[in-house]
Amino acid sequence: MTSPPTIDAARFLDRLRALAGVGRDAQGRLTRLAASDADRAGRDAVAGWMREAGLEVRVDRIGNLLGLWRPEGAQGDPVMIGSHIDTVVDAGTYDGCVGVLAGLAVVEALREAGGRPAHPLAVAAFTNEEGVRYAPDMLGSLVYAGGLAAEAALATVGVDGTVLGEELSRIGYAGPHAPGFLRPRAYVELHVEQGPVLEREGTAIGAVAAVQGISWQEVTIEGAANHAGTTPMALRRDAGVAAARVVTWLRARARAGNGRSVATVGRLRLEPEAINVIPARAVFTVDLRDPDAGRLAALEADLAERLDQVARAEDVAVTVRRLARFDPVAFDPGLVRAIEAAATRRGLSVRRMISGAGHDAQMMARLCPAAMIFVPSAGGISHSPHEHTSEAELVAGATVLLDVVRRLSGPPEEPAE
Ligand code: HGY
Ligand code: MN
Ligand code: MN
Repeated sequence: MTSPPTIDAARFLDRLRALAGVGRDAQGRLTRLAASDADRAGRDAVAGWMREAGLEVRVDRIGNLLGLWRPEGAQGDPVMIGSHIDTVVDAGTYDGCVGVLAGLAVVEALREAGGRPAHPLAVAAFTNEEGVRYAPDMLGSLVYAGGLAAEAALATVGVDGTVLGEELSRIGYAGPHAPGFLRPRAYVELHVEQGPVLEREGTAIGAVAAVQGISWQEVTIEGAANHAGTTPMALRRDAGVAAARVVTWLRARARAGNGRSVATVGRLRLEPEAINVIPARAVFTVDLRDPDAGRLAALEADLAERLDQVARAEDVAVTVRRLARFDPVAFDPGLVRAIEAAATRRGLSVRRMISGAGHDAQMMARLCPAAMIFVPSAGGISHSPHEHTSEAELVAGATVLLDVVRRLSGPPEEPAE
């Protein structure tokens, strides 16, 4: 190796800024939903940067985009670095994109320093991590890890009535490769924390030891439309009131836990949505999470009981559709220690933590040793245009990622210094 590899910060940050500009609407809001035209433009940009970096670009059947570097002499399965570039609605700049672009920066740093990793390296941008358009979230990595058949995933109908497989074909990212065609020997993901802990503690790096469990459901409440002026209160079957009784109960129930449970109703629609019509139907989503599998199951059971109570009390019919369900996932302890050691060697403060957000790494942990590196989120904010992480924090995270990847892929005689 000619000189120790370093992250080209300017190129990394320039690409992050460029990608942040892909998918903005007339009001400047960033929305790059999975398999949308904006996602295509984002994918095209990332695939172009992968090619510029000399990587072989591969797309699998569920649209996962992978860049592969097979240096001379490299043997066996690749070390994989990944995340996602799809976003939520009116999103921030950093969620997912940091991990994909830092992964690319790591591979370029090694290549440009004349590195000779003992194993190939792969950079992955997984399809539909956010799950906003198609449920469940982390769909591309779930399929890649064998947790869902590609056929079933491709048939998924989105909130907009589109079919994922058709949309991937339309944007030109229904690839030929079988998901999982490259079996990683290890997987590492850099991500913004999306929570307040690192910033509050003044800690530079999070060594993520686990991801909490997640449960997504869609609840439909059927009441009866009627006249807002002529229908006595005692004779109403008001789906809107029934939904409201569930939503306010959910917050109290989550708060009654040990402070780790969270519950969110992110989407709620009333029909026919007219000022003078008692709502006949309410359709809303429930996102429940807890680091403990038992407590998450108890949350779900209590919600089911509450729905029964409200159905009887309000004389409405309730149906539930499951959208996602993933138990908590523990990451590889050795990899977590390697992240802590790499941060410490760089003089960066580091602490172990559990991720409140779901990530592709939790799916890749089904295939190989996996772990994550967090960098601080200003104000703990994410899934918001106010998401922010400083350039210095981003480069520090990418540098720790570089050191960890060198350890995982470096020839035995060249351990990272
Ligand atoms: O919902 C999540 O935690 C992730 O952002 N998909
Ligand atoms: Mn993410
Ligand atoms: Mn997200």
